[in-house]
Amino acid sequence: MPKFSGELGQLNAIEGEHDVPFAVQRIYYITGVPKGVTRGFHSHRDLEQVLLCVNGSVKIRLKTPTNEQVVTLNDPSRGLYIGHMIWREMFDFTEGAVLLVLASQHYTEADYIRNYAQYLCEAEKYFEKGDIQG
Ligand code: T46
Repeated sequence: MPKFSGELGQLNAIEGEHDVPFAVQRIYYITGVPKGVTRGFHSHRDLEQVLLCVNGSVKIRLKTPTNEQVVTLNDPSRGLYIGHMIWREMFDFTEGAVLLVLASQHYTEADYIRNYAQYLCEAEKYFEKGDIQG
């Protein structure tokens, strides 16, 4: 993300459709996660998001039916884009960590897949079609 830093500190500016590949419709942030807690355990059908850890650090586990990767977010200038049909889990939040999320759509619970068996069923069909984003 564009960064302006110097003796006065650091400022990052993020513009929808320029620095992230969608118009930002919603912003939320996750704070105060106790040690040892893992959040997430879901996928989204249509939502696209960019995750940034603007203070501290957090790990994100990303899964598809055939792949798994863990990404550490610890730099306010680096965002993680998550496209459609990716299972995510957020863990190892450090004390004071702030996870900022930019989202392409307003909140809709119907877009979530929170059951892993249901996720595998839908994701296998989705990735089989080669309809991959992100
Ligand atoms: C994601 C990860 C990174 C709302 O009412 N509006 C919102 O915009 C959001 C994001 C959540 N909520 C409610 C729904 C639940 O009752 O807040 C509660 C906690 O949400 P959830 O358990 O889904 O939180 P996480 O941390 O597991 O997941 C969140 C986002 O929901 C999800 O889209 O990708 O952060």
